[in-house]
Order: sequence, then structure tokens, then C-alpha cells
Amino acid sequence: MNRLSRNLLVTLPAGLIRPGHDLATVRTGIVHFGPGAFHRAHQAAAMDRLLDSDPRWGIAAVSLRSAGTVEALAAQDGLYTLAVIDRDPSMRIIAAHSEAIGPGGGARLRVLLADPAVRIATSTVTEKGYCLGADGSLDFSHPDIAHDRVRPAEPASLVGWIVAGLAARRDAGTAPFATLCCDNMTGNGAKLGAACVALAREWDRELADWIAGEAVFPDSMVDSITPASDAAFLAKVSDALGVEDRAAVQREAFTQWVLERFDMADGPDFAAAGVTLTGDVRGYEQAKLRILNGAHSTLAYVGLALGHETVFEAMSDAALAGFVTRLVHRDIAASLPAIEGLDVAAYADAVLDRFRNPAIRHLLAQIAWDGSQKLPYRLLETISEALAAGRPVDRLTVPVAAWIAFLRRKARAGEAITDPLADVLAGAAISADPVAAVLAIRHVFPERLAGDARFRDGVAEAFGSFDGDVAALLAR
Ligand code: CS2
Repeated sequence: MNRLSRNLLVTLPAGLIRPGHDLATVRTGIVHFGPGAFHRAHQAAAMDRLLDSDPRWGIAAVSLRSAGTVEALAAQDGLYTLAVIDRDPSMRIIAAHSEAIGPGGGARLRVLLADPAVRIATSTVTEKGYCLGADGSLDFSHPDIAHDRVRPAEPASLVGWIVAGLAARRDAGTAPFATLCCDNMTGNGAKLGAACVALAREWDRELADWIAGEAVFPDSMVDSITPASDAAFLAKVSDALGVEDRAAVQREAFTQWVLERFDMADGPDFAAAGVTLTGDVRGYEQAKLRILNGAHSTLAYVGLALGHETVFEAMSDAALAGFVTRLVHRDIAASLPAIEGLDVAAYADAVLDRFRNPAIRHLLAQIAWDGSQKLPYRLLETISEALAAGRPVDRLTVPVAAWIAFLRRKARAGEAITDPLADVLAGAAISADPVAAVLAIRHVFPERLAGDARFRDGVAEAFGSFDGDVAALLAR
């Protein structure tokens, strides 16, 4: 079977949505780190629309670690299929990537980051890709940051490359690019900005001051449920197209990108790309991270303990769905400030409804990855605030206990745990007192939280139920 390519676009079936622009006219204006499925289904799809009217915003896809995706994109002229899997399914060819750079492509990346036509750098490298410590600041003990601290000329980390790119622009008298973090972290832009300034300070104090004064790192909230592209899905897409597409992605119809307004003369018309620009992203971010991602992690760890495989299956379990609905409406919503333009209860119901989409096969095991990086933003901030406010935490402690039970099951079975702290977590989870040992991991649990008896005892009590009557837990 031939591979998808620009020349074969004309041969594709009529029902498919083709690009509204010619990729040959597109110029690189954005450098994106981490061209995974989420990026391709979310940001790139939005920019693809914008390219119909403004060819300056082509995306250079950069992968610092793995070559798979960039090779697939390069072999397909940067084209791939976005399959919207929902009540009104559709397939669309995305033509937003002007080039693809894999590991070892540092020379080309350096040229792009210094290029005045490149005005924006974006990233989706998952929470762990920013090398931050438990307090959200740059972790200088992280091996990549320790490397970049002394070898600025050949960065290993995303932060290192951003700072190197900004340094080159400062030296050349070129305005800084704007850096948009598009990952699920509270205050994601501010955190990335602070990390860049912290690393720059190790290289050159004036550079750090220049970045702090001149460069922008807007916060953003990004949202669209995007299951991984497995072999069965890729085969289905290739059959539908009649050509092979190894970079196809799938998502639900819902997609949202809320971006902190920032000044950029003659920049991209984000609003035309469907992006919501606002002066304050924090409310949106907190609502999404705590309600959607908090519920996702709860469904993942409790659902897997009950033998479920997908979000839809877990939401079809009346006891579990009831528990998550109460958790979201009574515990998580209660922790959120009033958010202008957002009805939190209606938002929560819409999220739970999205989880009930039978067409989306979203694996709980995928959501269960990287718990040590995800739980702090998704659940622990909510729990700390509930404790400080004297609100009950008997439901909120259940997903934490479920995570520890998940780690123990994996470790006992000798199965790999996908998490940057896998070894530490596995050791703690099979120790004599797993709850005490896991709560002692300061990279995840701040002293103040772990030391709170209501939290500690609540987690320990719920944990006990994972050896016995989980149903009783879900009645809470
Ligand atoms: C999920 C997210 O894998 C996960 O951890 O919770 O990828 C989630 O699907 C997205 O944030 C939705 O926007």
C-alpha cells in the first residue's frame, strides 16, 4: 500500500476533508516540541485551519527523544489523518507541519530557533518533560538539567533548548519568540518561564534578566480526549483512505484551547483558529485539571482495580460512575473559585458526558501512566485545600489509595510501571507499610499534606478496602 503523500491527496475518497491550503506555500513560524497524538489532534488541527488564510504558521515538529513520529511525518510530506470519533464522525487530512526534526537534529533546530520568522515555540512533552521538582521549580538534580547547566551548547532538555534559542536571539538582536506550554500543569506557562530564567541564570545573569523582561510564557488550558493510535486504528484509517497513514490520530469532537492573551505584533489570529483568549486562564485551568483530569485518574486507578479497561466501561459501572459524579460535584467543584463565564456544575456534567462516549476507546492503562507527575495537579492540590478549609476528604482519599494499590499490584506482578519514579514507587508499594512509604515520597507528597493525620488515615483506611470490599468505598 502506498503511503499518504501530497501527490496522492487527489486519489483519496470524496468524503474526506482535504486541507484548505497547499502545504508547499506554508512557511515555518512555529517550533513545536513533542509532536505526539495530542499535539497533532489539538494544536496542529487548530493551526491547520489558520493556514488556510495565513501561510506563515507552519509547524516544525521536533522530537528530542524518539524518531518514530517525525519519521512518519517526514515520509508523508507532513500529512496525516485526524479522525473525529464521535456522534458525528469525520476524517480530515491535516497539513500543518512544514518540517520534522528528530533526535540528533540539533543543528537544524538551532537555525530555526534563531530564525526571526519563527515567532512561537510550543510544547507538549507531558508533565515530566519540564524537569520540575515537587514545588514546581526547575529540578537541578534532574540528569538533563545537570547536563544543560554545564553544557549550554548542546541541550538535552526542552528547557535547555528554549533558553539556547532565546540566547541566540538576544545575541543577534532578534525579538524573543513566545513560548506556549500546552501541557496539563497548573500555571503551566509561568512554570516554564520560571524554569527558563532559572537555567539561564546559571549560564549568564544578563540573559536571565533579558528573558524575564522580554520573553513571554502565557498560561494555557488545553483539552481534547485523544486516545493513543493503536495498530487497529491505523489499519482502519489506511483502509478508509486506500493509502497507508502511520501518523493518523483520533479524538472526540470536543476540543478547547484557552490561552492567556499576550502581545505579539502581526502574530497569528488565534481567535480565527478557535482559541479562546483571556486575561485569566487560571480558573479554566484549575477546573479542567481538577474536574476532567482528576476524574480521569480516579476512573483509571479504581476502574483498573475493578477489572475495567476503558473510560467508557468504567463509566458504565453504575457504582463507580456514581462515586465519580459525587466526587466531582461535591468535593472537586467545591474547591474551585467562581470562574467568569464558566458554570462549573454544567461544565462537570458535560465532562462526565464526554466520558460516556461509546465510540472512544480510551484505555485506563494509558491514563494511569506517570501518576507521580499527574496526581499533584489533579488531586493533591484539591485535597490540601479541602483539609485547610475543614472539608471532608473521605472521597478524595480514595483515588490516592487506589493509585497505591495499583502500584502494589504492578510491582507484585513484576509488571512495568510507566512513571519517571517507577523504581522508587515499586519499592515503596511492596514495602511492609505501602501507604506510609508512598506518602513519604516528597517529590509527590509535600510534608504538610503527608503529615496531616486526616489525609494519612483516610488513605490508609481506603487502601485497606482494595484487599476487600471496594464496593463499600464507592458508596461514599
Ligand atoms: C488524560 C489526559 O492521559 C491522561 O492523563 O487524563 O490525556 C486527558 O485525556 C486530556 O487532558 C484531555 O484533554
